[in-house]
Parts: sequence; structure tokens; C-alpha cells
Amino acid sequence: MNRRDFVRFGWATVITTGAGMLRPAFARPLSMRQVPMPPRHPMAAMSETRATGPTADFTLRIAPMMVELAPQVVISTIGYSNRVPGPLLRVHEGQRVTVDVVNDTDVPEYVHWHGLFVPPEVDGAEEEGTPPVPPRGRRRYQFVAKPAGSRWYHSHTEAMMDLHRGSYTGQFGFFMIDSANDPGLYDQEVFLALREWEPYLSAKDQDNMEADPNDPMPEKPDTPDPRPNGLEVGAPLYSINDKMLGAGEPLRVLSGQRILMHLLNASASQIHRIGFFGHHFQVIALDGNPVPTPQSVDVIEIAPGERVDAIVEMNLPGVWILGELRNAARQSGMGIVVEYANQAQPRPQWLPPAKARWDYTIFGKSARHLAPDQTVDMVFEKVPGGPHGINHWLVNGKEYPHEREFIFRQGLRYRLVFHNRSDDSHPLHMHRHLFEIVEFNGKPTGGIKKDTVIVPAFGRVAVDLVADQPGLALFHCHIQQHMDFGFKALFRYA
Ligand SMILES: [Cu+2]
Repeated sequence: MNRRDFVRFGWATVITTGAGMLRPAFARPLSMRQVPMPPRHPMAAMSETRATGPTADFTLRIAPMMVELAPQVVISTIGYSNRVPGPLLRVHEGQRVTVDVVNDTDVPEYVHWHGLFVPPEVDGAEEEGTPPVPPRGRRRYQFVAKPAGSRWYHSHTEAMMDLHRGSYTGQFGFFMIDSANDPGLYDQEVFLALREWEPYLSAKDQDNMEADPNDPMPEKPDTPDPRPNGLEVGAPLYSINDKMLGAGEPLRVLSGQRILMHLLNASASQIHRIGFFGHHFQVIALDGNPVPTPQSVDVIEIAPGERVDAIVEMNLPGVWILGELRNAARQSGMGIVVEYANQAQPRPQWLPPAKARWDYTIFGKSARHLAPDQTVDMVFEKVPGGPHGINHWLVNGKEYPHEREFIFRQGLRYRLVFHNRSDDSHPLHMHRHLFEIVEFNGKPTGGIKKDTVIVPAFGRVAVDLVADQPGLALFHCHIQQHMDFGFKALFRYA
């Protein structure tokens, strides 16, 4: 693909911010490079909103909008403030934040602050009792921004069979909470949100991650479920931020630079694997939380709801594609061109990286975990919907809602054991809390704090958390269709 074949429409596919972190040696050549900047188009522009005072004030306007993913490829969706992703909201840890949300649509909406410790009244989940942003109305969200790290915000509205609601829309954005402890030196900071568009129902599962025969699959039953699978959500178009591969401006780099990449999977339904030939991702944080053992990997696997912060050293001059490993997804848009300065040949190259299985535990440390006060086993099962139906999901034998099965007592330490008795991988998300992975498919680990964790097909994952955020806390699979069709539980404080 030759990006020069495309009309340049918006140059802000990659948001880059110096963030005051430029190493002097690199700051000058970058700024001196004569890059023709096409006019900023209001639909494509993504600006950073940085709050500086003790009180931040942001306004998000929910309204229908168009997104030009590529020349002649324009989709209509609902977005925040006419941008996809929505404005980058950036605050300091501990800062009191006020966000006014104006809803210019005819349906109630919820804005969820994913990964933040906020009370249920403002968490943006109907199940927890957050009031909606009424149709043609507005609501003010006020909270203290914590903990530090890469957070995000997105619609938490139920969609069910309407693939134009909730996380199927463009309602998502980055929410950065800066701490005094910076993740390290870097020359550029980029925000990359992975998305698919124009979802449809299909009997073909686009996200069929080939099962590794070496996977332990501790929850695999002796006899496979003979019932036919239901319809899954597929998509024909993909983008990173608001541009398909080749349609946006490339990420321009200089040899020797260190690029801090904030990856977010804002997909409603698909796990993605991202590679960048000849380069390594030094993973420094998962879900915004620094990992005990930063490690270099060739492939990042990231599920809906997850974030990965990685530093990439630019040490292979050329014009490359950073993108999805699956050819179909990458060729349908999920990628971005990375262009070193002064390259003679402009044609971006894609070469598949060495295949590597993603393994959270390499980022952990050996740890002796305190014995939990209570262990909560959670068993997830699929009720296959058949060729004309939708799969339903059971948590401990029941679809949402449950009675009072899941109770936290404040101050106690819980071990949640996720038993995935289905042939799909599920990104499981706990609202308003962080948990620590203590065991992943039989491998012990420690120190990895997350709010969303992939439980592989027929896999088992144990996480620890201390119940220290009183109020209702929603737990669910972050795949919108799974969540809408039963894959949810509500934890209550006694
Ligand atoms: Cu799921």
C-alpha cells in the first residue's frame, strides 16, 4: 500500500506530544524536519486537553458524526465532541476533575471511567446506579483522578442487538493520569487506539485465535459441547485511531528515538495482536500500571478494554507498517505507517514478526501472596445460540442478574478464580478496583496489577484484590455482545 496514493485528509491520526520529555539531542532534528501539514479537518483532529489548574473542566458532547477512515470511506457513528477517539483528557493524579457531558442524542448514555477508583454514582454503569446522561440533556461527572496511569473513557450503554450503540460506536477516548513517577525517557509519545467499524452479525468468528496445543486448558471438558455456536460480531473495516492503514499521516521518527506507545484496544469484540517488524516493544505498564519486570516482546496481544504502554527504540531505518498480525484485519485498516526520516523508498513494508505467544507472567515477579480471607470461584459457560441465534453466557450457572452471590466485606482480601469453560477467550473487567494476577493457567506470578485480564479459552486465572472501594462494582466480559447477553456480575459490599 502506498500512502501517497491517498488524499491526505487529517494529519492527526497519531497524537504526538512532547510532554516536556524530549531529549535535547533529538528535539531539534524533529522540529526542523519540514513536514507539510495539511489543513486540520475538524472531524479528524484530535487535540490534547491538558488540565493545569487544581480543577479541570472538560466538556464532552455526545452526538452523531462522520469519520473519514480513508478517502471515499466515510462512516457514520456517535462520538465525543466530534472526534474519534474523543479528546485526550490529561490530568494529574489526585486532581479533582469535573466533566460535563452533553447528550445530543435521543437515547440515555453512560460514560464509564475505565480503570479509575471512582464512586458508583459517577462510574458510568447503570447496574451500579449511576444516573444516565439523559437524552437531549446533560450530566456532570465529578471525581478525583486516581490511580495514575493510562486510563480511558467509553460508553457503557447496553447495545443488545443494536450494533450502533455502546462500544460499537465511536464513544471512547484516552484518559491519562500523570504521576510524579514518569515511565522513563522518551522522545515522542503516541496514542494508538485499535478499532473496528460497521459491525455485523456472522456465523464466522473473526477473532478465532488459534488454540496453542501447548496451552494447558485446565477447564476443558472431556467431551466437547455439540451444540452449534451462535452469531458473533464481525467487522469489515479497521483503524488505528480514526484512520485506516495508509490513509493517515505516518508516525515520523528518527533513528535512535525512543517512542512511548500507549496502546488501547477500544474494540467492542476483538482481541488484537500487533507486530512491528524488526522492532521490539519494551512493555513497561499493563492497563496503565507499571509492571515489576519490563520485558521486550515482538508481539503485543491486547483485548477489548486493555491498555499496554511500551517503549519502542527506533533502530532499523526504513518505512514500516506497525499493525495487526492477521492479514485480513491489517489489510482492512488496522495498521499505521512508521517512517524514518530521509527514506528514499516510501513504500511501507510489512513483514510478520517472529510468532510469540503473549504471556502476562513474563512481566511479573515471583511473589508469596498473602492468604486470601475468601476465595470466590467464578465459572463462565456459554449457551450456544445456534446458527440463527446469539450465544448467552452464564456466571456460576446464571445469566445476569444474580441475587446476592457476590459480596465483598470492606478490608478483606479476596481471591477470584476465573474458570473459563468456553472455547472463546474473554477479557474480564472489574470496575472501580485493581486486581493482581496470582496465577495464569497454572503459572504463578505476582506484581501485575490490572483491571482487565484475558482468560484464554478453557483457561483458568486467579486474581487477588482487597475490597477497599465500597459500593456496587460491576464485573463483566468486555466483549459487548457477551456482556449484553449475560456475562456480568455485580459485587456488593456487605
Ligand atoms: Cu466474553
